[in-house]
Amino acid sequence: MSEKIHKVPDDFATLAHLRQADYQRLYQESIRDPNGFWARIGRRLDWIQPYTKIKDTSFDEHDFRIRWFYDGKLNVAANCLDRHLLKRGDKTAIIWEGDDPRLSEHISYRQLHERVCQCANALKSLGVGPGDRVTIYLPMIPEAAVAMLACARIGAVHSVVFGGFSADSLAGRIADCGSSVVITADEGLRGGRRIALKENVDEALKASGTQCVKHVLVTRRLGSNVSMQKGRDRWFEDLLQGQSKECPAAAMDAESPLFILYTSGSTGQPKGVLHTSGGYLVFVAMTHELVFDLREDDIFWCTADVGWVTGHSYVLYGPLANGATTVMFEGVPSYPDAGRFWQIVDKHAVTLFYTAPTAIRALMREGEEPVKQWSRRSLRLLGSVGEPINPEAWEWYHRVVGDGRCPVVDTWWQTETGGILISPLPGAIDQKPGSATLPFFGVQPAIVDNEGNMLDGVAEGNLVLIDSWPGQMRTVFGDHARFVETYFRTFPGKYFTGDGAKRDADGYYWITGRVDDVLNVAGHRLGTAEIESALVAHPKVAEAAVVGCPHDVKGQGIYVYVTLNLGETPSEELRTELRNRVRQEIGAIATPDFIQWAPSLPKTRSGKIMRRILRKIAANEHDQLGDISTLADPGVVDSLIRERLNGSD
Ligand code: 6R9
Repeated sequence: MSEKIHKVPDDFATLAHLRQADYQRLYQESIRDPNGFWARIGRRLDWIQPYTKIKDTSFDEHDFRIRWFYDGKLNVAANCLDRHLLKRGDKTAIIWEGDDPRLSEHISYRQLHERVCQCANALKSLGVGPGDRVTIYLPMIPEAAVAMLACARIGAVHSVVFGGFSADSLAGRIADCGSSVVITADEGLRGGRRIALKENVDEALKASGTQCVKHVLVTRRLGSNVSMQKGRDRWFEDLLQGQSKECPAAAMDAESPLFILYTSGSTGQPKGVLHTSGGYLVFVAMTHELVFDLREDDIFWCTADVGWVTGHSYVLYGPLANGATTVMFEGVPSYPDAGRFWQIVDKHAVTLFYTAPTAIRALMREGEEPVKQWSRRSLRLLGSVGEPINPEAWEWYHRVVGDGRCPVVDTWWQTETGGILISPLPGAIDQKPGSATLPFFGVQPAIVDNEGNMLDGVAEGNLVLIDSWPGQMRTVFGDHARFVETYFRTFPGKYFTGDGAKRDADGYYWITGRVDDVLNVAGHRLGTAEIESALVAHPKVAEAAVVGCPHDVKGQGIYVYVTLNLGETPSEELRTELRNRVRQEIGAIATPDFIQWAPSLPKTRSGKIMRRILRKIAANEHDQLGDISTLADPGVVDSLIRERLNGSD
């Protein structure tokens, strides 16, 4: 743990929404009287039917429920658009910055409202109604925002699938939620490279289980020549063109589903995390305002893709609910060169900048020059999300990118939590590099040991949350039992985050990373089980075990142990084949960094693979294997270490 403290800068605190005393007072109130607290906060939204009931939650498996604002009705899209029209109709809602630095576009709230209404009417014309699922497989272009908000406007449930996922992954996600419509683009463009999105959709729709899809809408991003299947595929622009620019916003129950987002867990295939409308929007709007200390004239840029939860909550819903200007960037930090982020900051006078540690570390390697070429004078706050940020990267971000002027907010949260749960409030909470600091209002973190005992004071263990907050996921789509089992059974009565954490003498939280079989590779969540299942599907593979290994830029790399079937011989070709198989089944983000041939794997006598040992071997920490006496055949370990040292890679 870094001992360094960065005090809240005085000039920042003077103008900030909240100062230290405010944080203490409001936090206490939010815990003492959640109903009173959230009743007041909820009024920041426009309700079609105001709520009178606020919090109804229990993590007890036998009396399980999570409901917030549950007799109210609202429309999420109307909250993100319509209610701003009077005061902010001409204000820019979205600044789109293309992969090509010459391309950008400003879309006002009024223009966005019109496009969303047209898209909503188009979806209606295809028979889409409340509760129906729509899969969105788009690059970072305004159409993604339009499609998401159009779903919200008519009460349909969107499931955005990151454009980097493969056709197989897309097919699984379409089939799981039974979408009737898929919205995609001819091709995507990232870092100058084309991504064959429509082709992937065609491929996905050949898979079993995807017959639910009746319509595919294709937006023309590059004007490429793609095949259109008659009766099923239509051009997005053509369908929108004739539609009215007015579309009534459906009055939705606070607890009606807003979106499904697939995320990896420690077992099985990714699960459909379901978020609902009222609580989610209240929570993302409030966290967006206070964690980033938002002001009316801010230009907010979150670099995440809308295919991830960070894109949902802090590219789209939080900023638009607050009437802010949000930047949507199609490209990557390294294209055309390593100064791209800062060139964009200057070009659009970005004031609040939010990115992932992996991007910071990658840019750090390029030195200070590409940063210093740009003024970055507009910046007043920097944020980090997605994985633990090492103190060196934190300090570099603060000193080089922020010229030492800007507070850094290290925000801890998850797809499941909907919004930020642990983070400094920039005018109220002193920062320590590497610590996400203190809980947001209404959030009650705790640390428990492996037996579930609560640990007080300075402690290290498993991070849990002992009570609900409005942005919490409500269920796993189609499998409520899996939801309860995954999150509430390990430590009964508490939500288990899957993360480890330390708490220091100031009560600050330091997230140490996942304690389960979830990898965090360049800020992207991947389940070891998914990768293993892609590998063992290969006819030559008998068994595979996947673990994370330390990686300078990505935080974690993917380290794979493969046992081949008897009679098969390892080769470089096979290694390439296995890598490609994972890319094809999951996507490029899951490509293994190392594949080690393993004559056999270390297992307990009951046949469980001892990943703890495999992690140590992958990390070259052979001297810290711990107790291996419970292994069925301890000799396996020596041979794996020998292979590792021989540089089997
Ligand atoms: C928002 C998001 C969630 C996992 C989470 C944790 C890691 C996210 C972090 C962080 C340390 C932070 N994580 N933010 N770890 N410090 N500031 O990333 O959601 O993709 O679901 O990942 O990411 O391990 O459990 P998601």
